Amino acid sequence: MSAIGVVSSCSCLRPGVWLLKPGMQKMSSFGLHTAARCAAKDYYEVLVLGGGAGGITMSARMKRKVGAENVAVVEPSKTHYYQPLWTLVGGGAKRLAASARPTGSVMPKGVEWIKSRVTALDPDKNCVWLENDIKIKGLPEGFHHPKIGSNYSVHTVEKTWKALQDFKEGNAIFTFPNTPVKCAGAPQKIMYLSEAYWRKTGKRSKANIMFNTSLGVIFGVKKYADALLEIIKERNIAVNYKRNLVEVRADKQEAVFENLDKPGVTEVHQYEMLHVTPPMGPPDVLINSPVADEIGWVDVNKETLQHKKYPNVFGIGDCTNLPTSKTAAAVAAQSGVLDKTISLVMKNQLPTKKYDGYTSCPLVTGYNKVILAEFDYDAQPLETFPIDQSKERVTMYHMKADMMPFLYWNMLLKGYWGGPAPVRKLMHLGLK
Ligand code: UQ1
Repeated sequence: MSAIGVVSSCSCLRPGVWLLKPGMQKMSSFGLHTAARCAAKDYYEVLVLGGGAGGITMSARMKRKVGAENVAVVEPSKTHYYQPLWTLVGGGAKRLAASARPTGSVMPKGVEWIKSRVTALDPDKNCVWLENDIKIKGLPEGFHHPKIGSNYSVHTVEKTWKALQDFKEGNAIFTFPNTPVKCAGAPQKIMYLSEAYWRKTGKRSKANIMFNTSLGVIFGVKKYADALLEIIKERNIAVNYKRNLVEVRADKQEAVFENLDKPGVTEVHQYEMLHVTPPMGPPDVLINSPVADEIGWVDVNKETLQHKKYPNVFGIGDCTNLPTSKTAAAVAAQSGVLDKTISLVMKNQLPTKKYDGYTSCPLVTGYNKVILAEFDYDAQPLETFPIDQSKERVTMYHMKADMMPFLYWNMLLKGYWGGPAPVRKLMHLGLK
């Protein structure tokens, strides 16, 4: 009965309502919770807040006016009640169940049901903010149990190694969430290491290895994705796409995944080991701050790294909205560009150096093997060495395990490593 129909005014260019999703978790922290359940779109011509009598009625009417695909209803409750019946329920003349129907059954067909709660309204900007509601149920408490770990937190990374060693028999499940993550290759790297470890210790035949990913692809760059799919086939690993971890029942060693192609449909898997990659997002201080974009990332020019609105503000690393994979290698390349940008801005000149989105992911595929993925904003390979880097190589493993830490502590952090572009140019002299 308390629904508000938020209906567009027709005075501006796009007169509907934007849905904002501020709630994503801080990068690599389990403590706070996650993005509003993703709606199919972030903009609707008609957005109805509340799925009570008023909200459902108006969504049916608006569907007839503007088409179902342009209407969404934000409503967290799974059950819709016909409350007038409660007089009789209270009087013992009807049962409570007679007043209840699943919310999905009263939602007009084709209208999107956004299973979330509105936390703030910004009518001046035609925006509403949704609650953080895709916290993984059962976490972080579940980490107190054995058999579960995550390489993404200092508190849980050593639990991964313990679970790996304690593995006896059953499903080993590795997850990838429904949000951007730091180093998107890492969720599967630990899977290849686990597979190799169980092979080494004679337990491989006891392990049913699964990669349950929210994505529809194994990796965003085709050249490396093809190589990884070969490895996955050869090592008998099952990949389940569009599966998002929504609950962990650590006491029963059960993980619950939502099928993103069939919203609301879940699957429960028993696990003997579970590696969780948590949902991630911008830190709280940025969300809704003047320097952030609508999600909460620092809103910078993707070539110069200068803030789009405040010329004396710059961004680097995970907190930015640079559309590339968030890695230390990306930070290295960004640092070289940002140094030039800031130097010119300080002299009242315009920035000239351009960041091409360079990022690198050393895909660890075993205890002595790495595929060195390097790519740019267009997800095109941008490789340092004039060899086929999509092949698993021992040399690249040593680079990752032995050389990179040295480069990091002694060069990058001291401001003397701006990424491998100069090495790449040298290596490719005379070559295409
Ligand atoms: C890199 O520059 C870097 O930053 C220090 C990393 O992070 C630890 C990397 O993993 C990689 C691969 C690079 C790129 C460097 C070379 C020599 C290819």
